[in-house]
Amino acid sequence: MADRTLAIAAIPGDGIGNEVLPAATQVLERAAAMSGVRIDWTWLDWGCDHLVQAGAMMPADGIERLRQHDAVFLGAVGRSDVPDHESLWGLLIPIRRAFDQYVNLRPVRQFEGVEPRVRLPEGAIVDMVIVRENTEGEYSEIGGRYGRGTEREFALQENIFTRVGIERVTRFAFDQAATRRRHVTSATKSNGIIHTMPFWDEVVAEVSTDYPGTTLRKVLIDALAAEMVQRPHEFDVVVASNLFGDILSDLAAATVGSLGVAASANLNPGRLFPSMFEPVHGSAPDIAGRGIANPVAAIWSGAMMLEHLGHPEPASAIMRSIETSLLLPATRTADLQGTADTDEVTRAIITGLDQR
Ligand code: GGG
Repeated sequence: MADRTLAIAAIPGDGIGNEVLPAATQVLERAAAMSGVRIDWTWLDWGCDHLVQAGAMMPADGIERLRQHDAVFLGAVGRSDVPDHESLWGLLIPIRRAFDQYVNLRPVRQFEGVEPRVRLPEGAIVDMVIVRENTEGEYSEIGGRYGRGTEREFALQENIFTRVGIERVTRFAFDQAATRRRHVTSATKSNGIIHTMPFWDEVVAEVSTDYPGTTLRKVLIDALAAEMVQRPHEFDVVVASNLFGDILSDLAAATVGSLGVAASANLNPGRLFPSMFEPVHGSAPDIAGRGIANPVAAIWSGAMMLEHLGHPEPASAIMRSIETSLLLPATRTADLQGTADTDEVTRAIITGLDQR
């Protein structure tokens, strides 16, 4: 039986993370309580302020402290006066790697009432999941800078693609497809990238032979980006390397409305370590502090966390309440042509829970 008390580490992080994460925890707390589940939150003030004050995005024992929890709930990282690679490599990426969260699952759904940003055929619905490889690929520490400040200066960055890494994320994608419409699209660039991408294609094709009922289509990333704008409703499961998956998931979320409704789960599918749940969006310094950020991506990520931890009922209740709130401009934020602020959307979603 799933635990009735959940220990969750909450890291709001930077910018609008400090607005959407507290909002989402209110919704989770209410939905969980309605199903008899208690959540013990450990609030951690890690992020760019911590970096500026203490010299690191998180304390030296940060990973060990997170390990004591059932899951990590993260807001956003990034501040304009801190180099982006320092904020990301000081918090988000070390957590993904320490806990072998090798799948970044990013669902993209069209919600009733939210106008898609692209023209779709009559009756077409966008409903896909992007399965992004999350611990290797183009996000690699291997490399360096040579001859700084000289005219021969250069930077070298190695990509890492392992057979184990490609195989396990591809299996996860095919397993997802088996519960959906049984189409997997693999993002590649094996015409231009001569070593890693043909290897990616080869391993993906090998894995696909274990799933005879599911179709596999490999598409060059440039063509895939265009298809995703022209025909997003045709995608079911997309499997992609770390960088390609990151870019495609922002693009796909934009087609259905906004990054404000883009949720994600950094999963350790074997459950040896805590998984981490976060909105896809970043810290959005342009709107931070104004109370107008869309909390839906964080709330949906929280619902994914409850589902992962064995509580599908409160997770579904949250999703139904999100769906209702998105129907009307009065309970949507401005990124979705609505008139509500963060607090009003949050209260509408909590009220929706109470009415069930
Ligand atoms: N929600 C966490 C966050 O701030 N994400 C922004 C970002 O740039 N993420 C990079 C990545 O997912 O690799």
